[in-house]
Formats: sequence, C-alpha cells, structure tokens
Amino acid sequence: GLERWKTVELPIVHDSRGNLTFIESNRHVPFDIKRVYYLYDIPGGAQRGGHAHKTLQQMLIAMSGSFDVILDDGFVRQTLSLNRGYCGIYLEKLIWRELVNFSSGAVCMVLASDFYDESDYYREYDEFIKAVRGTPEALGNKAL
Ligand code: T46
Repeated sequence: GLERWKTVELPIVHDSRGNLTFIESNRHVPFDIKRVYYLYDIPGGAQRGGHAHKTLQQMLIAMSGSFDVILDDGFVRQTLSLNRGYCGIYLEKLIWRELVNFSSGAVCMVLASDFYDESDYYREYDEFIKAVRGTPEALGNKAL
C-alpha cells in the first residue's frame, strides 16, 4: 500500500575493521538516486526544512550524530529520531518536514529522486495544506 513515510533499515556488512552500509537505487530506496546532498556544521538550536515537495522523493540518513524529523502529511504529525548510519527515513512527495534537535557534529545525508528545483517546493504551510487536502491520497488518509 501507499506509505507516505517509513523508516528503512539498510544493510550492514559487519567487519572487525568497521562496518559498511550500502544503498542501491530501486532496492533500498524506491527511486533512481539523481542527487545527494548533506547538512553539516549545524549550529546548536538551528532548524532546517520547513517545506514539502510537490513530486520529490527523498531518503534522510544521520551519517553522524543525531536529529529529529517532524513529519506531517496534512492530517497526521509524527516525530522520528535518526541516530544510526544504517537507518533511513523514506519520504514520499507531499510531506511537510522539519529537522530539529541536531546534536553537535550531526551530519544529515539526503538521497533525492531528482535534481534541485525550487519550483518543486511548498515553502508556505498554508499552501501545502491547501494542496494536500485536495489530493485523493489525502482524502483516503483522512477516512482512516
Ligand atoms: C529537505 C531538507 C531535508 C541548492 O542549491 N541545491 C540543493 O540541492 C538544495 C537541497 C538546496 N539548494 C539551495 C537552496 C537554498 O538557497 O540551498 C539553500 C538552502 O536550501 P533549504 O533552505 O531548502 O535547505 P533545508 O536544509 O531547509 O532543506 C533541505 C532540502 O531543500 C529539502 O528538500 O527535505 O533539506
């Protein structure tokens, strides 16, 4: 079924020399990875995100340290914590996200299904709500 977001446990190759985790397009993420970016050197108390995407799918991973991700599909709000290099959060389109509570030294790596495109963003919450409550997916969700 359609899941707006889900946590994904990535493969780990354990080794006395240290662990190795890998991510393959269309296997561990359900899309072709077209872009990778990362957030780092994040000052204490800073928040990132505060927007939703019209079409973009992404996976967020804490490569180091920890942070919390507040997710909102227009009806349901959930906060998830990331603090392991082998755990990702997969995000469908049309999910409002806020990243908060970054530990010192935290690094958030993001795998994205498309190139950067500012026109793919809802940066106003009201605009996002208006858009998502008009979609069949959102109405289905509301019925639950
Ligand atoms: C998301 C969260 C987790 C680029 O030029 N290329 C890029 O690939 C990205 C992601 C951003 N930018 C520019 C656009 C802005 O001028 O970098 C500036 C900061 O971007 P933004 O304010 O969107 O950064 P965050 O950390 O609030 O959000 C980013 C992603 O934009 C977003 O998709 O889910 O990380």
